Amino acid sequence: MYSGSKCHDLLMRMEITSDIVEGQQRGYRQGRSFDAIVVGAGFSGLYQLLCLRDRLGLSVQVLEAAEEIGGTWYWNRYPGARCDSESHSYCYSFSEQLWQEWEWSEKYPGPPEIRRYLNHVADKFDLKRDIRLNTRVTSAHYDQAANRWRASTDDGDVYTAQFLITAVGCLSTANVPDLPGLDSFQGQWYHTGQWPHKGVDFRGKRVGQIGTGSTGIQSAPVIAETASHLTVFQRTANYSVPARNGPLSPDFKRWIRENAGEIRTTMRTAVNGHPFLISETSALAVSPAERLALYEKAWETGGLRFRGTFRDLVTSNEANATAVAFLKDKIRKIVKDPATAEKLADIDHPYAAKRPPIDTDYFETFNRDNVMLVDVRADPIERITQNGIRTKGGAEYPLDIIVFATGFDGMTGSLLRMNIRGRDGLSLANAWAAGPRNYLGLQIAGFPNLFTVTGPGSPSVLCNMPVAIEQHVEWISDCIAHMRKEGLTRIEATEESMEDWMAKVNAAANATVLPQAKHSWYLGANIPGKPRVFMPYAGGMAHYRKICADVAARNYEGFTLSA
Ligand code: N01
Repeated sequence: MYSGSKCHDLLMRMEITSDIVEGQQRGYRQGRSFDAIVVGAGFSGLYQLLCLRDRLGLSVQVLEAAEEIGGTWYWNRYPGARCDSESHSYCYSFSEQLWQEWEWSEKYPGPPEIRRYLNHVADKFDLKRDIRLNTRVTSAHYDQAANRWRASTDDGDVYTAQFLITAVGCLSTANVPDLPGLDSFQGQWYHTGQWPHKGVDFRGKRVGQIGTGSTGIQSAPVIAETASHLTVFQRTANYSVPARNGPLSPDFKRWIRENAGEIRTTMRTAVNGHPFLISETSALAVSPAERLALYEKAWETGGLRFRGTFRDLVTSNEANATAVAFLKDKIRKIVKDPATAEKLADIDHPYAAKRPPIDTDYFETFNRDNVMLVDVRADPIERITQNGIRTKGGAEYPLDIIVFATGFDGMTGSLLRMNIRGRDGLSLANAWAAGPRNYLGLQIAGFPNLFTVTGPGSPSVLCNMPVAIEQHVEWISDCIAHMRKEGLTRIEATEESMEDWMAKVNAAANATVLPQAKHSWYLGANIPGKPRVFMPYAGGMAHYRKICADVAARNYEGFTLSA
């Protein structure tokens, strides 16, 4: 599994030493000079550290803003939080031993179990010694003369490295809408992505939840169980399919261990990195009765597998409409109050055009006496008052707690707030003023030796994340290994390859129904003023993997490499 000869190691050490000397000459603090800086200690940062340090023999420093490792699972501790990938596929696949020794307890694990897993990985591979916690990168500037990145942190330190790798996740910058009056609110408010570690006691409280995305759909049923009253403020109604979570049986756990190879092959072959394949049948090629039976079966199975019922659900509006009809019918059957059911079923986009949520009793929650739905598309929120929320129509909702399940400045937010500057002082904010542009989601022209793990332009959020992450991390590591072997020190995507890739990203999106959801964070539509650009690559993970492999095989076509 590990590569690297003694000679190779020696050469590495000599280079590190020369880096330190060079750093000292340039006024950088001793001991803060590395081959690579990795920003973030979630799934991607941990594996990137392992690959670069243990396989390539590089000196690596991981910088992590949080006080613990875990990335998104450190921050997202809201009620009902769960992974929506099946646990046996929401893990690393690079180590057979790790696969065999770790046992998931549930079909969809919650944050504590995922944090335990990541800590297990970090301890097993002795990663923590190279991770600096409580350290937020506040700027990262490329020093052209030295061909080094210089990262400043909020504790006043400066780190330098030849390579800068962002492993900051796609959904790490919380979006709290700029609603007037929030400062005056006398109760408490929380964003789901920055949830207090000690939890929130909803007992006896009137709670207002804004947002009905994947998060809000998970949190509302759990909040409703203890709150005296829950008001859900819905702007865009959403589909949801039951998760059907539950403990994994001993038989299933054994099956996971005994079929590791087959499961991994499926994940790598599947269009979206999940451990199941999409049906090859068109929704339009079967009779209505047969279609209904297949949808019913998928509904009973639950989870994201529903998306795989037919091959053309995300590529044909006509096929998609059959799923839409089925899912809206389910809402109307579950929700007893017809007016509430109509508001919940008044969905303005094709199924799966927004990230399809999966739930435990979401629609059932609206049958409770202590839960009310408010349609803020029809009557928008005007302001937060001292006592709660007021809508433009003049309705007042007295509240003790407001929960913002309002999502994130997805894919670009965390990169842009890092104040990244590349060649000639070019800021990433300027380079991306009209929306993110890059090559393969991995590199940006003007920013040499900067790699973005699961950046915009990569399949990332349209894929089971660990699969997307492993592919990126391995590609980046192979690329750096190639550079070291060939005596190359600098890699940068060309403008032309970037232009060409962005055209491919657009074409891939336009071949699906995904851009039809106008209120989608995939498009940046949830952040006022953010350019409307469809960010993830929708051409499928398996296809993308091949494109990246071909680029590497053609001597890193589309990149300029130099010594
Ligand atoms: O965020 P969202 P999320 N006034 O942006 C509403 C992943 N995830 O945290 O659609 C009123 O999807 C907004 O309305 P609209 C997953 O990839 C994974 O739920 O913009 N409402 C929407 O209803 C997911 O896609 C898991 O009209 C406002 C909601 O807030 C991603 O995270 C679990 C508003 C935001 O929905 C983000 O999901 C959870 C305003 N001013 C999430 N502003 C797993 O299980 C926003 N909204 C792995």
